[in-house]
Amino acid sequence: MIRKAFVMTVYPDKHEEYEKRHNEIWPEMVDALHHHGASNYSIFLDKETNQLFGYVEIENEEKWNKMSATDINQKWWDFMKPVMKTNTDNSPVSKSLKQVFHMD
Ligand code: RM4
Repeated sequence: MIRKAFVMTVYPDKHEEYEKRHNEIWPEMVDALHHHGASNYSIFLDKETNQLFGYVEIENEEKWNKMSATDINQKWWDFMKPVMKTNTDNSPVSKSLKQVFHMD
Protein backbone atom coordinates (compact mmCIF):
# COMPACT_ATOMS: atom_id res chain seq x y z
CA MET A 1 0.00 0.00 0.00
CA ILE A 2 1.21 3.48 -0.85
CA ARG A 3 0.16 6.61 1.07
CA LYS A 4 -0.39 9.71 -1.02
CA ALA A 5 -0.85 13.22 0.31
CA PHE A 6 -1.44 16.31 -1.75
CA VAL A 7 -2.63 19.90 -1.57
CA MET A 8 -5.30 21.47 -3.78
CA THR A 9 -7.10 24.83 -3.65
CA VAL A 10 -10.82 25.58 -3.33
CA TYR A 11 -12.22 28.99 -4.21
CA PRO A 12 -12.90 31.13 -1.10
CA ASP A 13 -16.65 31.42 -1.73
CA LYS A 14 -17.04 27.72 -2.56
CA HIS A 15 -16.11 26.00 0.69
CA GLU A 16 -19.67 24.87 1.42
CA GLU A 17 -20.34 23.83 -2.13
CA TYR A 18 -17.11 21.81 -2.24
CA GLU A 19 -18.09 19.95 0.93
CA LYS A 20 -21.67 19.44 -0.25
CA ARG A 21 -20.51 17.94 -3.54
CA HIS A 22 -18.30 15.49 -1.68
CA ASN A 23 -21.09 14.58 0.76
CA GLU A 24 -23.09 13.71 -2.32
CA ILE A 25 -20.23 12.15 -4.28
CA TRP A 26 -21.50 10.06 -7.17
CA PRO A 27 -21.53 6.34 -6.28
CA GLU A 28 -19.96 5.65 -9.71
CA MET A 29 -17.01 7.88 -8.76
CA VAL A 30 -16.53 5.98 -5.48
CA ASP A 31 -16.72 2.66 -7.36
CA ALA A 32 -14.13 3.87 -9.87
CA LEU A 33 -11.81 5.04 -7.09
CA HIS A 34 -12.07 1.65 -5.36
CA HIS A 35 -11.62 -0.13 -8.69
CA HIS A 36 -8.37 1.80 -9.21
CA GLY A 37 -7.00 0.71 -5.86
CA ALA A 38 -7.87 3.77 -3.75
CA SER A 39 -9.19 3.56 -0.19
CA ASN A 40 -9.21 5.47 3.08
CA TYR A 41 -9.52 8.74 1.11
CA SER A 42 -9.91 11.95 3.12
CA ILE A 43 -9.86 15.63 2.20
CA PHE A 44 -9.46 18.35 4.85
CA LEU A 45 -9.98 22.09 4.40
CA ASP A 46 -7.95 24.94 5.83
CA LYS A 47 -10.64 27.64 5.83
CA GLU A 48 -8.08 30.41 6.23
CA THR A 49 -5.90 29.58 3.23
CA ASN A 50 -8.46 27.74 1.03
CA GLN A 51 -6.07 24.83 0.88
CA LEU A 52 -7.41 21.30 0.66
CA PHE A 53 -5.25 18.55 2.11
CA GLY A 54 -5.93 15.18 0.49
CA TYR A 55 -4.83 11.81 1.80
CA VAL A 56 -5.46 8.52 0.00
CA GLU A 57 -4.07 5.02 0.15
CA ILE A 58 -3.51 3.29 -3.16
CA GLU A 59 -2.56 -0.27 -4.11
CA ASN A 60 -0.05 0.74 -6.74
CA GLU A 61 0.80 3.69 -8.98
CA GLU A 62 0.05 1.88 -12.24
CA LYS A 63 -3.56 1.15 -11.33
CA TRP A 64 -4.03 4.62 -9.81
CA ASN A 65 -2.61 6.40 -12.85
CA LYS A 66 -5.38 4.92 -15.01
CA MET A 67 -8.09 6.61 -12.93
CA SER A 68 -7.78 10.11 -14.38
CA ALA A 69 -8.56 9.00 -17.95
CA THR A 70 -11.85 7.30 -17.02
CA ASP A 71 -15.09 8.93 -18.21
CA ILE A 72 -16.41 9.26 -14.67
CA ASN A 73 -13.23 10.98 -13.44
CA GLN A 74 -13.29 13.36 -16.42
CA LYS A 75 -16.95 14.16 -15.65
CA TRP A 76 -16.15 14.70 -11.98
CA TRP A 77 -13.33 17.09 -12.83
CA ASP A 78 -15.64 19.04 -15.21
CA PHE A 79 -18.21 19.20 -12.40
CA MET A 80 -15.65 20.36 -9.82
CA LYS A 81 -13.96 22.92 -12.06
CA PRO A 82 -16.19 25.87 -10.96
CA VAL A 83 -15.32 25.34 -7.29
CA MET A 84 -11.59 24.65 -7.31
CA LYS A 85 -8.38 25.78 -8.94
CA THR A 86 -7.81 23.68 -12.05
CA ASN A 87 -5.35 23.13 -14.87
CA THR A 88 -6.29 23.56 -18.54
CA ASP A 89 -7.34 19.87 -18.72
CA ASN A 90 -9.74 20.48 -15.78
CA SER A 91 -7.64 18.43 -13.36
CA PRO A 92 -7.28 20.10 -9.98
CA VAL A 93 -4.05 21.99 -9.43
CA SER A 94 -2.41 19.57 -7.02
CA LYS A 95 0.92 19.53 -5.24
CA SER A 96 2.27 16.22 -3.89
CA LEU A 97 3.60 16.20 -0.37
CA LYS A 98 6.55 14.20 0.88
CA GLN A 99 5.89 11.91 3.81
CA VAL A 100 8.23 12.75 6.66
CA PHE A 101 6.66 10.74 9.49
CA HIS A 102 4.39 7.79 10.05
CA MET A 103 3.42 5.60 12.96
CA ASP A 104 0.83 2.83 13.32
C1 RM4 B 1 -11.54 16.24 -5.42
C2 RM4 B 1 -10.73 16.28 -6.69
C3 RM4 B 1 -9.97 15.02 -6.80
C4 RM4 B 1 -10.86 13.80 -6.59
C5 RM4 B 1 -11.71 13.95 -5.35
C6 RM4 B 1 -12.70 12.80 -5.15
O1 RM4 B 1 -12.26 17.39 -5.26
O2 RM4 B 1 -11.58 16.45 -7.81
O3 RM4 B 1 -9.33 14.92 -8.04
O4 RM4 B 1 -10.06 12.67 -6.48
O5 RM4 B 1 -12.40 15.12 -5.40
